Amino acid sequence: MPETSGSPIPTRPAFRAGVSGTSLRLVAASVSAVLLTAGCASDKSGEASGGPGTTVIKVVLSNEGCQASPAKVPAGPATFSIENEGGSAVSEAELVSGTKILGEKEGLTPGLSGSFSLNLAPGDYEMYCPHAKSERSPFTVTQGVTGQPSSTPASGGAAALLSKAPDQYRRYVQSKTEELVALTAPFVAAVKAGKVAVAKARYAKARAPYESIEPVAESFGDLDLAIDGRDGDVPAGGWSGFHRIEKQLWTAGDTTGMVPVADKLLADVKTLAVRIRTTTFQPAELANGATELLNEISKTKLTGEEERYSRTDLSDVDANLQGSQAAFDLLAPALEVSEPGLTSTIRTRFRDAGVLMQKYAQPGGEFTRYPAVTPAQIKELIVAFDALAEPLSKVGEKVVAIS
Ligand SMILES: [Cu+2]
Repeated sequence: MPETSGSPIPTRPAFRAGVSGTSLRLVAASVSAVLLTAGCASDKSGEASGGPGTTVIKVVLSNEGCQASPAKVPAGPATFSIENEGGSAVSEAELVSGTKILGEKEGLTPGLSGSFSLNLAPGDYEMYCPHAKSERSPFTVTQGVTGQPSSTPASGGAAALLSKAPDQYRRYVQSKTEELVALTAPFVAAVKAGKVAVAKARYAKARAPYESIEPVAESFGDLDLAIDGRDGDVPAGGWSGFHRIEKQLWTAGDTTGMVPVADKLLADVKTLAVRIRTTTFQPAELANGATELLNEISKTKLTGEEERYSRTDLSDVDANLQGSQAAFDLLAPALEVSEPGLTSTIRTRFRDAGVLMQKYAQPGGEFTRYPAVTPAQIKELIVAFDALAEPLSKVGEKVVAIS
């Protein structure tokens, strides 16, 4: 389950709500101190001015709401520049179309700013900021100005390269959901057969494909909650998915009552796989998703709150990293044309983060359990991921300028 809003609050559990419901997040106080300084909510793209032809939309986030200004723009490249002017109840702004999240910036505590970029298609949208007095405000995209070239001649080659990325990414996501179904089936079978040790051994591996495509899965809010909701995200009676079974396996040490939960989990991952077949992406969504995965690592994975019973948190981190890199790799050939420096910086930092994660790789595809990783090592990981997230957060804006 990805973080849906807020930043870690030390020493006590924090109630938060997101797109799909109220969330309870338990955050280790020792790690929070690191996160408050090392979090990646405040990225430099917050000062985005937009490339040529890019519409910059200001969104002031407050306890009152998150109205976009202007609230009506022509179709085309756009950068949403969001600033929390002191709203303590809000920390997230999203552009949504129906139930689909097209772009979002989370973790914006008072005083922080951030941005995301998209190529906007004509239509009716909403700005959504959970917890504000008025959570939703309308946002309209009109037909673009005709006769305006969508890309400069210099970016023509890049645009052609970029146009291939969305379909390649859809295929990647599809293969991951197929893998998810294939690995969840034997996990579910072990749970239903009451084989606790076997189920435990299959748990982290079954989840990994999900974690590598989490932002995409997250855009189907209901399914994300059903598959990956954490303890406290939903009322206890309605809690389902991986983490419900995780708790039973590791705290009770049995599979009591888990047959319907296991059946539902398999059905839900199959539904996800079906829905993804007809999902389309735009290049900026790949960039936003890649950044989102890294932000989640720092904010809600390296805090040890995702796998609080199995302690397999680092498996999720590794899958998040791989998913982020997969999305970036598809954008890189186009990005390289106009931004060779940025592209190579990001490549280097992906490699560095990957090398660092390898220190925790165990035989059989497992990773060191969370409690065995020292606070200093956690800090080292956060620094590496934030060093990657910072340049990566600029890619969305660059990409909409190309396409
Ligand atoms: Cu998750």
